[in-house]
Amino acid sequence: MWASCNVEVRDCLAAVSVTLRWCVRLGATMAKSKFEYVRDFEADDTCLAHCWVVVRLDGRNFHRFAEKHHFAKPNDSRALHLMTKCAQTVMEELEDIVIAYGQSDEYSFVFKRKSNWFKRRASKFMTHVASQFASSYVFYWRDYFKDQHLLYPPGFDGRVVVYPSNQILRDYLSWRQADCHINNLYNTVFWALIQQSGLTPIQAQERLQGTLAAEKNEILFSEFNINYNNEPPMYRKGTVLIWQKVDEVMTKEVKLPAEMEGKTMAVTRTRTKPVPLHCDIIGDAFWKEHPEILDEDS
Ligand code: DGT
Ligand code: MG
Ligand code: MG
Repeated sequence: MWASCNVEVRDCLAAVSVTLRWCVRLGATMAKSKFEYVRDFEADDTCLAHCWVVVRLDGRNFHRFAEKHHFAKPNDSRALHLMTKCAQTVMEELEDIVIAYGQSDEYSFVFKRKSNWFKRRASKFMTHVASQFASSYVFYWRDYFKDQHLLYPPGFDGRVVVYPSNQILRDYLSWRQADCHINNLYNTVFWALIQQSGLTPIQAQERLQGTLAAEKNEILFSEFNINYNNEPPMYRKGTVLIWQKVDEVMTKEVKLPAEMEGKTMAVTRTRTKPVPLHCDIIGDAFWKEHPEILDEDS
């Protein structure tokens, strides 16, 4: 009986072994088909190691988008707050973003030097940021433009640039903030000339041609009684987003004791969130106050 049983077991094991080998061969064939070679056409877009990776998004044809949706000129605070809400969502949903800076229809996101998110593939960084931002723009639109329907789907272009040193990264962010200042000063005078002095856009443009910053400040002050430095910081400086601890107060249902059941109470908990600031990032003060941003090990 033992002998026959052993033979049966042996036959059975042999059959299992054949089946297993067949499955492994089939699996290997499926995993590596003859078409597999097409992968080799994919370009390697790994961002250089130890560098800051910056993704900058910019609204596509927002000149038209702003007109169609009746954005206030030169600055629409609803539009700027919506941009910042989208940027906060990007920072919360994606990984390794240490700071973001936005103005007008653009936002820049800085990934940690040591980030290994998606093996540092530029296309992954860029497409995740752009798609998350664009879907958030549509998702949150109603919260900021209560009386204004979204008339068509907005788009954002994206680019990735890697910066090899802290100083160059700071210069990049300074460049964007200087751009915000130059454009905003120009636009503030330009629209004051049109809205308050009744000039046509061509006349306003001619009036400002070749003027320096001091002259624009002077026009604002003497003709419109506007001290440019008192304009809202969000318009003059743009928006910086950094991670900060924030106390959140939320209402919670009380479980115990029994006599308090069903009642709610306020509970405070601390969370780290991307917090908007409208401060200067060109000088040293900001970076001295927040050394953790550029800290290699943070
Ligand atoms: P692009 O980026 O090449 O596809 O073209 P645009 O039209 O998006 O040009 P860009 O990005 O250089 O300039 C941003 C435009 O967005 C600019 O024409 C004014 C508009 N814009 C941005 N923020 C505001 C705002 O708060 N109010 C108004 N009225 N317009 C704004
Ligand atoms: Mg644009
Ligand atoms: Mg732009």
